[in-house]
Amino acid sequence: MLMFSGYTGGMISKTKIRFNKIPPVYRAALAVALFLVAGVAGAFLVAGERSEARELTAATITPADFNPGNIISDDVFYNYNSMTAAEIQTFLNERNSNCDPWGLRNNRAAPFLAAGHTLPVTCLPDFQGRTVDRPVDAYCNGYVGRPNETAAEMIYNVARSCRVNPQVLLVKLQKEQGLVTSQFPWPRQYSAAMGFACPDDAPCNEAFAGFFMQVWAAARQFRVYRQADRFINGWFRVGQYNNIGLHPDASRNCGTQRVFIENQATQGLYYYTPFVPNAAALRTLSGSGDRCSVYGNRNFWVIFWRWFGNPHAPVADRTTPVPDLPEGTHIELSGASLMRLDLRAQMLSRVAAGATLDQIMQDVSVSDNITVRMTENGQVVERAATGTIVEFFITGRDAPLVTWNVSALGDVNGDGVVDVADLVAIRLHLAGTRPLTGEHLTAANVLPDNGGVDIGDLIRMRQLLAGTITNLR
Ligand SMILES: [Ca+2]
Ligand SMILES: [Ca+2]
Repeated sequence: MLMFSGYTGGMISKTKIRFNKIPPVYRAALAVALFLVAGVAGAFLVAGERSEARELTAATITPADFNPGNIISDDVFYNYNSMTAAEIQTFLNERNSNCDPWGLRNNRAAPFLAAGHTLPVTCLPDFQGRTVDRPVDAYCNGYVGRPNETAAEMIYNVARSCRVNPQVLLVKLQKEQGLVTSQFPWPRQYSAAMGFACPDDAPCNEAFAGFFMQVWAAARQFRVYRQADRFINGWFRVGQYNNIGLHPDASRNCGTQRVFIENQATQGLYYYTPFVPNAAALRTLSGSGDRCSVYGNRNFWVIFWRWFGNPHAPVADRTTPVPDLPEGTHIELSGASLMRLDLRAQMLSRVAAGATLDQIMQDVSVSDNITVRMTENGQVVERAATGTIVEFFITGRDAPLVTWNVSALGDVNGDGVVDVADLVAIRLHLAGTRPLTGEHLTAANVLPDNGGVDIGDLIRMRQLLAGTITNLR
């Protein structure tokens, strides 16, 4: 899926320095500084040398420092350890301390209510929502959904799962919908927060609507783009010159610019926003250019500089890394399977009691680099029972990448067969004598549609043991 959204990206906030408001003594210094900057920047053509020639800061960068072939380094872009969840929350609080939930300022409420929305609104620092399970796949390490997560927690967890810098996600949130600083966000700023599958000129794809799905899908997409050379022949290529369009409106005949894309991060930014800022757009860091100017990638670079500093800074690894998944790694339960996978509990339920690993794996799709085994109390076992663990390894690694706790349907006591002992276990549970928990409780829920374990499950077990039915499934 290619992204064409977000190319207009919205102008970043205007922070132009008004020269005549600066005291004269500083004016002179600033003029000298600007002269030096212009001179040094003009003297070097290679971005790497240029950045070593003088100290770049958010205050000293100029449009000449923008290298369209290397907007941000791979090290920074994929540095998923750059911020903790608490640091992200603090950052959001600092960037958005003046929320206007009732739209009391600037007559915001009237058009909002007229459009059919209801007050109050929630600004990003206070946003909470449900997250959903996402499977482990070739790009991200899955997601365990929770009933209530803050925006900061979602950004942190998605960043770690997909190994994308949470700072990149924050900058994208700002660049696409201005959500980070918005004091009165409209619903679309959340539903299309990352501009993912939400073209500016067309309705959003509902499957990706909502803050969590937007952050998840966009972060995952940046991992997808890392593999782009394999499946999108002829598009943007790393280590080559690429002809990148200047403006999405073909009728403007703005043409293309030749850009040597130096790294995967920059390649990914162009897949997401496939336009390069033209010379007019790069005469200024925050203002308008001309009719062929598109600002998305310029704004990404400028916002990153202002919020997080140099997008080419050396990366120090500060926290325990999540397992690094080789590209292409993939573990997924078939949607047609009679088994059920609960990623939050890491439980594979409704497994046939006594099933072999081969039988279970008929419904599980894994990549070639995955090795699987089934254990109980650390010993490899041949047949599944409630309490068995299916362990998935990256071949050659010692620690399992993913473990699934097996709940075998009807095998309440965990001996691998369904018999009268399981019936007794359900009866003792219902009597309160020996309550069941975890996989054992799930194994007793042989009639899942009626909610928990109750008399209906007991009756069904009796029917099975009496031969009235032949299969619990
Ligand atoms: Ca049993
Ligand atoms: Ca039940």
